[in-house]
Amino acid sequence: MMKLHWSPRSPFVRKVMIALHETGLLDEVELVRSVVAVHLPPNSAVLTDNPLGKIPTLVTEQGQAVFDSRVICEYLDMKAGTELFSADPAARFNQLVWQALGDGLTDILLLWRTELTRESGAWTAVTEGWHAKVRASMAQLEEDAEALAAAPFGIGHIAVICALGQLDFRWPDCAWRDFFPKLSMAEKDWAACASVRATAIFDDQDSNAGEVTTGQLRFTG
Ligand SMILES: N[C@@H](CCC(=O)N[C@@H](CS)C(=O)NCC(=O)O)C(=O)O
Repeated sequence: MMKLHWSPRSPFVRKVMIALHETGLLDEVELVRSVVAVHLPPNSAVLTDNPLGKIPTLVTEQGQAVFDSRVICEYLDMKAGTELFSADPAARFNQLVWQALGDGLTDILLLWRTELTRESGAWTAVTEGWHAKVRASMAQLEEDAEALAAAPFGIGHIAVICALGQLDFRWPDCAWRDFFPKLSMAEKDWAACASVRATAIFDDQDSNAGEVTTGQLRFTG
């Protein structure tokens, strides 16, 4: 049995969960609820398997620790013989760039939210930069939406779905669907996939921090 350091509210863990559904390997993994946050002392159980203290972290049947989400998803894809990472070089690099864009967007959304909860106040030079980068990333995804919709489902789609899921989860009033209609249409189709439906993010812990992002992200003005 493999072991996965897991949380139901982590967008990066969700990438691995979607990959587990897509590869049919879900039954071969024990999910271990692991609490981590960049502003909390490192979780010692996670640190033992991953010196970076981040989730997702997978431990294989052979006891090898595999991280981060990109490497875990590729490991699962190879193990199952699926093609979430296309064998065709051009298709593969399209998927890898979409993955980099989706993951980069998720990174910003996670860090931005942490910055907003800082007692001494957020560093506005940094958050303004993130605001511009989120807008530019969403504009790029809107431009790529038709190509994404036409490509066979892969790691790029998974990363983008998890980034958009994080927007819906933590930035629910940003109304991104009103501003990026092609992406919104593509996302509607992905949302119908069993692997995407089965892995929706949820908060299993008492947390009022959901409020901190209200009004922070706007796509106009
Ligand atoms: N590049 C990593 C990012 C993983 C990541 O940032 N995970 C968050 C949870 S969603 C985490 O572990 N944060 C705790 C920390 O940064 O110390 C991946 O793709 O897995």
